[in-house]
Amino acid sequence: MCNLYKILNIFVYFSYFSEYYIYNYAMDIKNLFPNIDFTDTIKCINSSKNIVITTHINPDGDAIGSSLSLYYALTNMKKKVNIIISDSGCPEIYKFLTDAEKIQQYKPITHNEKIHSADTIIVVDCGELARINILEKIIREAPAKKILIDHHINSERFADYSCVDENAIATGEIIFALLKQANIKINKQIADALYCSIYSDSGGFRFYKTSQRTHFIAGLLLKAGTNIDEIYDNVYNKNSLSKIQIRGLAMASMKAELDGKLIFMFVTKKMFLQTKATNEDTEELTQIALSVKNVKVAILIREYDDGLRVSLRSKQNINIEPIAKKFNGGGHLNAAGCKLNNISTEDAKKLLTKEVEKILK
Ligand SMILES: [Mn+2]
Repeated sequence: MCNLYKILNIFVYFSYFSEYYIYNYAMDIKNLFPNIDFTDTIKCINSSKNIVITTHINPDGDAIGSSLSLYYALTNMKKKVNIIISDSGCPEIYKFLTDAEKIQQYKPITHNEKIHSADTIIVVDCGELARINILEKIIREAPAKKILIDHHINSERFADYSCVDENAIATGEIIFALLKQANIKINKQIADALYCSIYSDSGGFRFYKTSQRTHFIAGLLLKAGTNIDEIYDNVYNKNSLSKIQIRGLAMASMKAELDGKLIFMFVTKKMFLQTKATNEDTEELTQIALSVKNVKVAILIREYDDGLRVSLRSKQNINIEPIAKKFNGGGHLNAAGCKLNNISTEDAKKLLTKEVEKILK
């Protein structure tokens, strides 16, 4: 028995040692983001008792995964945590994540006091505070210390502590680094949420800025218990029929411009009515347009009662963010969006074609 114990101990020692060696050999786990100093953020989190987490409207996998991973880590530290989002709770697609139902849609009566009495507010995956919509004013005015964790280009530095690196493929990457520096154990729940964040924002490890670091972190998340099939199956194989039907109509609407370097895709109000698809059902359509040979930029124009919503996507290092910004929108290098009002779809197409032509020159 005693011998067995010794052997086990030696085994544990060696597995620890080899793990340590592999970590340090591959990348410096304590220094995944050399441009970010997490020290004050960690101090702030450690001294907080009552934390509010929020993120942008139309939350995506990164927004949800980032919020939930922090929620698990902080509630494990016995802190009181509320996740509050201005326009929705958790989108259907991410409800497989533990405690997703605890994500609350903002209601002034229920939440104003909670936000006002929080000692720390953490805003994740949100380049501009305006993207938290109706929550913006109350968050700005709240007496709490504010932490921003984000990877958008030109992220607005409104917070007391900012953990921002635009080279991260997902906010989840930065949260992983933060938790590691804070010596917080990455359990399966945290790993699932972070994997969901990184997997979705990198388009399944395919998008530009997916890096050695991205794969390194993903590997460690798998080691912590994440099941890839489970995440893939939940994120990609739970489509409604409406979603696939509207995809068909949108695919048939595709038009090429600029010798095929630019492709437009349209979703009209009629298509929404015909298929009963939701806004959420149309979120990833641009990816299909980007799969056409020789295309550099894809633009999805969706028609709503209050105007057109434009989603821009690009390949490699073609930066389409300035186009979105020109029309009061925003985003990243390869993914951005804006709204256009009082303009026909046809005129919007002409206008955007001119803008894309300029950046492709
Ligand atoms: Mn993101």
